[in-house]
Amino acid sequence: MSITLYELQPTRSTRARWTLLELGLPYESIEGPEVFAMPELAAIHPLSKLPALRDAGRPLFESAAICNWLADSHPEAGLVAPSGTWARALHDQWVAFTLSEIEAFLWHTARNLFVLPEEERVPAVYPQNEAAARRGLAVLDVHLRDKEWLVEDRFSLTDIFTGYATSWAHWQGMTADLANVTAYVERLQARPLCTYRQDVFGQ
Ligand SMILES: N[C@@H](CCC(=O)N[C@@H](CS)C(=O)NCC(=O)O)C(=O)O
Repeated sequence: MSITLYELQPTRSTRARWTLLELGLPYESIEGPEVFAMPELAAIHPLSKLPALRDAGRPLFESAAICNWLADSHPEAGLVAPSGTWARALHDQWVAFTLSEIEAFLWHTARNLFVLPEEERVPAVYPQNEAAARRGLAVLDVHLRDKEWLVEDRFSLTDIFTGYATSWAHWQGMTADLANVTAYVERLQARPLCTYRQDVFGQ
């Protein structure tokens, strides 16, 4: 079994990197800004986005699909609850919530801040996106008021997944009034294999 991860820090590929590290799986890393122009990436991801993965030659894209696949195909590690359990339903809930209620708005701002060509950027979207992301973050803050981790109160793939978006928001200064989310980001950072670092996010 050979795994190849196309990645670039601090993109969403770092979720897949942390997942691989937690699972203790060896993998080949194809990393760097030049990855976006590689035909190998286009052969996996129809939009040439990161992350992208090959597992035993099979192509997979979208960070949620990649992380779930890696954890599901190594159930002995117990990184995610098995399909058909209530804990798995909660994992799926937080992944979907993260993508639609928090990350979509962070990414829309990022696109208008530095991804799109300058003439296409619309700074007017920043406040609206921040307000929307903060609504999602506030939900997490309430959920985390009496627990350390999102599902079954033990560290899991859910935290790797949602933790990326909360760390991103944290370093964008959106969590100052959310004590539980702030403490959550600090707990994630304290984990030995955590790949979410302020020096790469905070640019
Ligand atoms: N929903 C996708 C997002 C993929 C995505 O937009 N990745 C960004 C980096 S974080 C990218 O490749 N951007 C390049 C571009 O937009 O052209 C996922 O979670 O994998």
